[in-house]
Amino acid sequence: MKTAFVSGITGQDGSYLAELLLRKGYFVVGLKRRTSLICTERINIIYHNPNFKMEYWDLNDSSVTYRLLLKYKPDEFYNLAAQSHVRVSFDIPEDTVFGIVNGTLRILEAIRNVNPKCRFYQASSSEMYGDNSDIPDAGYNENSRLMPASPYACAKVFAHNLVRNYRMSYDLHASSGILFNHESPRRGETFVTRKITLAAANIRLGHQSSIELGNLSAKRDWGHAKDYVKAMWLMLQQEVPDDYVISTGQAYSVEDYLKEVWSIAELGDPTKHLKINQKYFRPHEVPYLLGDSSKARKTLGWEPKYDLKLLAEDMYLSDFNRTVSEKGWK
Ligand code: NDP
Ligand code: GDR
Repeated sequence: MKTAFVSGITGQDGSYLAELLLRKGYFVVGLKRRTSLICTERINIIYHNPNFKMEYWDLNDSSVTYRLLLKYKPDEFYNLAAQSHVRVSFDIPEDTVFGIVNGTLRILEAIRNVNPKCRFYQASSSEMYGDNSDIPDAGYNENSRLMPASPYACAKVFAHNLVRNYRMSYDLHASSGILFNHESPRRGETFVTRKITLAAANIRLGHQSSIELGNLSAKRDWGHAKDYVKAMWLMLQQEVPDDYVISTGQAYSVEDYLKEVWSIAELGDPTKHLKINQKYFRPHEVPYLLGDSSKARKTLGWEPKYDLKLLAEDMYLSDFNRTVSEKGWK
């Protein structure tokens, strides 16, 4: 039985990845930081699985990684932990940057010293391309220039380069997935897609009258987290470690997504419910992100199943059903 560590276990991706690994017969150790509320809602389904164990861990603590690597001797380590909100990274830049950069470095150092056979996955991000205006027609690929436009993205570039450096210097099996935006019913409520589906459900059920958003023209290549965690696993099953872009190859604006959800919710014209609030604009916006995942499709045999419409339906229906059961119709 293989053992995998998953940091960021309480997050969107950590929860889906842990379920996937358990289905594949792994023993999964979920690494969780201490919080005042337990906050394990996303992993309630697997919490009592005998092949799942949770350990306290933090990006800002070196000692714990050494101790746990010695205790479990994992075969694979998926590093998904991060302060992952781009807008928030402008408010708490030190916490965001130190966590991502030092946290990644700590894991790489611990693996190199204690368990160099352990395969490593790093959650790199399409945000690393930032406001690079030189976008190939098919989208950004693994060789495109990185021009990060937030403290979060700058930190992800640093960590991404560390992974490559450790792979080259110490022959570690360390890979980075450059994942474009991926969403799901488990997406955090302050990311724009979830904010929209949650608001649509509340407006439909009479609990809310409007939604406040920022820049509607930003375009993103949106996929489903369930599809994307499969790519993470596939990367660590390859003989040779490498970096891969994971994306759908279709970019839509925030406004397109809003219209799609309003149409599914049968709410008519979204402008009736929409307020623009400057608070949700960023000091430095990333206007357009489109990914070219042909390398992953060819080498990993990876294909996404969800398009934007299926994603929006899944998220809206989940929020609608949850809101009905928690608050009912007004
Ligand atoms: P989430 O924000 O949903 O989850 C982040 C996880 O990291 C949470 O479990 C959080 O714990 C944990 N975490 C935060 N700070 C620390 C810390 N100091 N020590 C230990 N754990 C910590 O993110 P996603 O699941 O969406 O993303 C997973 C990873 O992939 C992140 O690194 C993100 O930056 C990256 N990424 C995400 C993309 C996306 O579209 N979702 C695209 C590209 C990259 P807690 O629950 O306590 O807050
Ligand atoms: P992003 O996701 O910054 O791409 O980072 P987010 O959903 O926060 O923003 C997407 C786009 O929507 C615009 N926007 C708003 N965003 C939020 N959050 N709230 C609003 O009200 C709003 N109105 C408009 C934003 O300006 C932006 O252009 C996500 C995270 O998961 C990162 O961790 C990950 O690395 C990247 O995706 C790829």
